[in-house]
Parts: sequence; C-alpha cells; structure tokens
Amino acid sequence: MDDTPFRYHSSHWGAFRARRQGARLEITPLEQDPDPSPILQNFATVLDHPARLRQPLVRQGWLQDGPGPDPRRGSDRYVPIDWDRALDLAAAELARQGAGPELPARGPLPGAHVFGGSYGWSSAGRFHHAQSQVHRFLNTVFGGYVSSVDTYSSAAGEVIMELVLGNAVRMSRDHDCWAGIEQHADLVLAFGGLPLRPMQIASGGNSFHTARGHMERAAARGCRFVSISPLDDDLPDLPGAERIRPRPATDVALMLGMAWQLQAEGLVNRDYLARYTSGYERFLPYLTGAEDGTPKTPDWAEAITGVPAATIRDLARRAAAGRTHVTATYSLQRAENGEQPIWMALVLAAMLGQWTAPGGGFSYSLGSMGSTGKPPLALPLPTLPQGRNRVPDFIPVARIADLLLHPGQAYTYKGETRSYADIRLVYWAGGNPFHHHQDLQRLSRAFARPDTIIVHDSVGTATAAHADLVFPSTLTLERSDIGAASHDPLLIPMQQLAEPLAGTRDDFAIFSALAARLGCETPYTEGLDAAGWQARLYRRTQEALARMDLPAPEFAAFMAGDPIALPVQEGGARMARFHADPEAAGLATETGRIEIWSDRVARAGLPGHPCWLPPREWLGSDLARRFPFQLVANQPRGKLHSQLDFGPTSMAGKRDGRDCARMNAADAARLGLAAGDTVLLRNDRGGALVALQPSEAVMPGVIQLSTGAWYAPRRLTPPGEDAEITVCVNGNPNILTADIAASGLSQGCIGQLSLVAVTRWTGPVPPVVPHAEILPRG
Ligand code: PGD
Repeated sequence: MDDTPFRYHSSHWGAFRARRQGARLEITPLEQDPDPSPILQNFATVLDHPARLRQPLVRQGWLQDGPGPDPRRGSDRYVPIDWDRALDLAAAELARQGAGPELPARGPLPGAHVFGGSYGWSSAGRFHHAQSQVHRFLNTVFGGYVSSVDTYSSAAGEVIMELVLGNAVRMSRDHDCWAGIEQHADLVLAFGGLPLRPMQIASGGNSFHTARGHMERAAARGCRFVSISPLDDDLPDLPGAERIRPRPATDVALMLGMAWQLQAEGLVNRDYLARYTSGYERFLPYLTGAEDGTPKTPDWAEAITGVPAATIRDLARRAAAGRTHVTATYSLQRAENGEQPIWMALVLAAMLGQWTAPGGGFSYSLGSMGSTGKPPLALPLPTLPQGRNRVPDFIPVARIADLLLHPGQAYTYKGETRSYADIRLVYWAGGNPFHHHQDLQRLSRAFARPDTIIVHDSVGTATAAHADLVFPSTLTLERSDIGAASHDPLLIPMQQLAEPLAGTRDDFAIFSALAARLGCETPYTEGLDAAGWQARLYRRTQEALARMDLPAPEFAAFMAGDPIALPVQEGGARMARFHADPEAAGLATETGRIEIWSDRVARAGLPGHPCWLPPREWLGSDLARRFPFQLVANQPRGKLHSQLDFGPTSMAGKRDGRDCARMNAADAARLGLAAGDTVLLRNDRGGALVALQPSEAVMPGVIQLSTGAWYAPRRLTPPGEDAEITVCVNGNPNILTADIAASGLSQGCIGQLSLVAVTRWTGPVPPVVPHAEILPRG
C-alpha cells in the first residue's frame, strides 16, 4: 500500500487527520478539539484486519436449498463467490419478492413483506450513510418497506417526552444548557450521572469534546455536581463532586421522595406550575398518599432506593435553595417502565421552577450524547433524499424479534393497537442487531423465519453470520464524503485515506449494481456517481453559507481544503419562546403546557402521572433470590457499540481477548473472586463469560458489563452441572438481557438492566472466538 500525506476525516467519535503508513493509519485528532476521544485510535489497524470481509459470501444452506425459513442461520458455513454471481443471486431473489420497475400504482406493494428498518449507526458521512442508502434503494425497487421508528438509545424517553413536553427531544436537545450550567448553575442533579464515556460520541460527528471543560469550569466556580448512579465513574472527578448510589431502576422513587419533601416544606414553585404546567393537582394525591395510602416520603424512598432519607431530604432542600439543573440520561429509560424516571425528572424540575433562568431547569440526555446541550446549527446540512416509502407499516424499533416471530400478532404503541406484518425478506446495512438487540438467542430464532436475509458490512459480524447473502462494504476510511452533524459547528471534507480493500465496494455501488439488474438504475442513481451526488448534496449548504455572507467554496475546493466553520442558532430556541409567552408559544401537548398529568398516557393504559412502577428484574424483586446481581449493560468506553471491537483501544480494555465485567470489590471478596478470574454471568436466558475486575467504583449488588463484544454463542456445560447452556464466550451482555418492552406505550428497548447470578468458571476456560472467525468462511 502507498503511504499518503495527512488528510481530514470524521467519525461519530470525532474529526481527525490521518496518514497511511503501510497497512497502519497514523491518527491525530483535530488541534482545536479540547478533549479528543481515544476511540479514534481504533482506526489505526483496521484497514487490512482479518475481520474484514474480502469477497461476497453466500450461506451454504441457502445456496443449496434456495430461499425459505431456515434454523441453520447462525451456525451454517459461507461460500465465497464473485461479485457478478452474488449480485445476480441477490437481484433474482429481490425480483422474486416483487422488486422491479413495474410496481402497482395502488393496492398492496411487495415492500409490505420487506423489513428495511435496518437500524444502526453505520459510519459518519452524509452520502455514504448506509441506512439512508438502503432506504433509498428499497423505496426505489419495492416502492417502500416496513420501517422502524424511534431508537434503541431513547425510545421510552422520547415517547413520553413527546406526549408530555411536545416535540420535546428536539426542544431539550436544542436547549443550549452547557453554557448556562457553566456560568449560572449552583447544583446539577445528574440522574444517570454525566459520564464522559457516551459523551465522546455524537451521531454524525463530534468535532469538539467540550463536556469535561464545561463541568470543570462550573465546578471551579462552585457549582456542585451530584451524580446519581450505581457507577461512581459516571461523573468525572470534579472538585466537590458528590455521588449517590440508588439501587438500579429506582431513581423515580428517589425523585418522588424529593418531590414529597418540596411539597411538605412549601418549597414548590407554584408560580411556575401555574403558568407553565398542567395537572399538578391530579399528581398531588399520589405524592401525598391521599390516593393510595402511601405518602412518597423520603423514608418510603429509602426503603426502595437504599439511599438514606436524610440524604434525600437534604438534596430536596439544596435543590430549592439555589439555581438547580435536573438532567436524566438515556440509561435510566432503557429499562422496564423507563418512561417514568424521565417524566418524573421533568416534573421535579417543574416543581423547582427554575427553567426560566439560565443554568436552571431540565435537560434530557445531557450525559448521553456529545451533541446535547450544544446549540443547533443555523443552516441546513447536506442530506441524501431517501425517496418516498409508500408502505405505511412500521415497528417500534426494538420489536424486531416479535415482528419476525409473530406475523399478524397485535401490539400497542402510543395508545394505538397495531399488528405485525408478514416479513419474507430482511435487508440490513449499517447496523448490527446481534450486537444491539436483547435476548440474542431469541433473535436467532427470529432470524430463522424469513425467506432471505441480505446484509452489507465491512466486517464479519454475528449479524452477517445470520444472513444468506453478505456483501463486503468499504470502510469510511476508503471513500470520500462530507462530514456534518446537527449540533457540530464544522463541515468536514472526509478525504479518502486508503484505496478500498480488494474485493469490497461502497454500499452505493452495491445498490447501484442491484438497481441496474432490476431495471431501476436511473431512478436510484439519477445518473450520478458518488462524487456527483456529494457535489449535489453540498450545494444546499453552500448556498445557505453564501446567503449568510460566509465563506462558501466550490465543492472541489471544499473537498481539498480545511473544515469550514458553520454558524449556530442563538437564543435557546423553543423552550425560551414558551417561557417568554406560554399562550402564544404553547407546547405541542394536548394542553399546550408541560403535562404533569397526561390524558394521552392514561388512555394508553398507564397511570396518567409519573409514578413508581417496579420492574420485573430489580434487586427488590423475588427473582433476585435466584439471580442476586443487577447487570448494568451500558455503553462501552473503548469503542462505539460493537464497531471496531478489534481495534487497539477496544482490545486494550479486554483481558486475553475477553470483555471485562466490574463488580464491587467487597462482593468479589465475598464470592472468593479475584481480578482476572473468568466468571460466568447467567440467568434463564443464557450465559456470558467475562474476565472479572473488582472495583470500588461499582455499588454492591451490581455487575457492570458494557455492550460491544461480538456475539459468539457456544453450548457449554458449566462446571459442576450436567446440562449444557448457551454461553457467549466473548462476553456479549445481550445474551442475558430481556426482550420485553419498556411498556406498551413506547415499546422501547430495556437492555440496560437485568438480573444475573455470578459464579467462577473453574477448570479449563473456553477460548474466545477471534473476530475473524465469528462468520465461518471458506
Ligand atoms: P453498531 O456496532 O454501531 O451498533 O446498535 P448498532 O447496530 O448501531 O453497528 C453498526 C454496524 O454498521 C457495524 O457492524 C459496522 O461495521 C457497520 N458499518 C459501519 N459503517 C458501515 C458502512 O459504511 N456500510 C455498512 N454496510 N456497514 C457499516 C447500537 C444500539 O445498541 C444502540 S444505538 C443503543 S443506544 C443500544 N445500547 C444498548 C445498551 O446500552 N445496552 C444493551 N444491553 N443493549 C444496547 N443495544 C443498543
């Protein structure tokens, strides 16, 4: 490979410059980035890593027996084939499923049996965004597809916020609160903490990692940060930082205890409630216990959360005494009844009534994404048109296994009753459901159901190992693109850093070749190649820049030059307008106010106000007698999700190639476990083998295993037992998590919390499966 000079590129975890030196990349973060992410270094050894796919693959069983349901998916072998044959096979199957230029003008479309939700983060870059490409392709050749709504990140939170705060995620994110916190807040109550780990990341790009600096400057001014989390390192070490460890899944009880104290001591801001909210009087009987005989006092909360009542009382008084910002992370709502803590955090902030002042109020997801709390851009970004999806059917994204397993079955979503489509073809590009979904053995059974599954990825993931046809895509590093994101003030020329690995193609090239075989090339490509498309997409932003009298170079000059600074919106956007005039600028809720009582939530079958609803799997449930540890399956430190799990930063966090789980040092000592022991986490759904790391940062009763290890299920007999169970030998927690919904309101993912037992694996330790062997080829 030829060496190259330094060039710009971008990723969800930061912009950077890199030059190729042989097979390695030398990577330097942008000079202006105050706190670059170590994840950038995962790119260093990726170009010719053995995990890369180098040729199209077809599953042996599908090749021999043709399309149809097949339980061999996930354990079959793969046959390498050349590109023409692979494209012919795929095109023939797509045509058999109804794809082509002649689609019915009305009546059922063939896309009604195609799942193209294809959820996943794929890579940054506005044109080569795999999900956008697959959607455009399916809209072109099938007239549409069964899509997915919401995200694995925040479905429960977003659905409840939409109902009680209006178009709220946008409002909350577009609330430029970091600057206010830095300058004005006295107290930040961080439910779920403010972990730097997920704040490394922002969808589409994160050029400036500013969170640490904001927190450090606020703390130096005297602002106190209180992290409320089972993991102490969910807040960086700041002067005066405080840490409170409620039992996982019980934050809402803690918030209710605070709310009771505010109410009892006359510390509620009645003016704020009267002017900006509705329904407090219907929540009050629940809070005081007039409704159910149980006042939600700090003592009541202590029994549930394990946090001393005196601490809860003190927090409530301090919150009312100064400028307080309440924030809640995604992690709180990625749990059964996950709507409740987000709603209650909003209600607590409303009771404090400080949202009208800078630094006060509420934010959702401040600690979950590098983009939250930053001002949005003031101009449109380059965006690939995806065409029109004429199939109205969709699923809430985390219901993929239910969709495939139970065609025709009824389910509820936002108060509506819907039913699952009958899916015959699944097309996935840019995501890894065998990383992101819960109860992965159940997902494996679900993936046995369709006639055909087609996957594009640059590496041999467990999802590719459940497909019938696998197309090897290029890495972002091997193509040019435009880097931009909604809250990132740079437009970045993503300059190609290396020639595509032999045998790989861009997703766009793959879809173009399939579209051509199906007689749909022109509608898909519109006669443009990748560079032509990028020039077209760039024009909209370039014109907006020119209208604002800002530098707006021609496309070729932009791609050859430095990143361009983009203007951001001033003035706090939507919430500021609401606070200035709640009548004229009412929220998009039924009442136009922040809803402490919601008729729509009540109509959907949940209580009409936030409340404590115990989940099935928490430390206070009966199940905890069999499975006494709360597994916290959170976002990883050394990678984004499962991406580049084989890179140097990610591998440095493993022990002998296996992911590590942390538990409190006293718990480890009690179980006779030492650092580095191989440990089995298990419950009725399966097992995961991990390397143990005792840690004082984890509260007793909790074991933390981040997501991201590539799924490698093996049938094993645990030591001292006589029956086999399925164990992920690489340590993927999603073999243990439950595939149930947060509630029938949101149907959100609950991957964060489940219960497990923890035992040492005595005797010979089963080997890990290297990344290059997850998908068996040849
Ligand atoms: P990634 O690992 O980012 O995970 O789930 P997601 O599926 O997004 O998958 C992206 C895939 O796209 C990778 O396999 C990568 O190689 C591939 N890819 C990258 N670039 C390209 C490209 O250009 N073309 C093609 N064809 N492929 C490409 C993430 C999901 O997991 C999310 S968002 C969250 S928040 C959830 N978090 C949790 C959690 O906290 N706890 C649990 N237990 N489970 C979770 N799952 C969810």
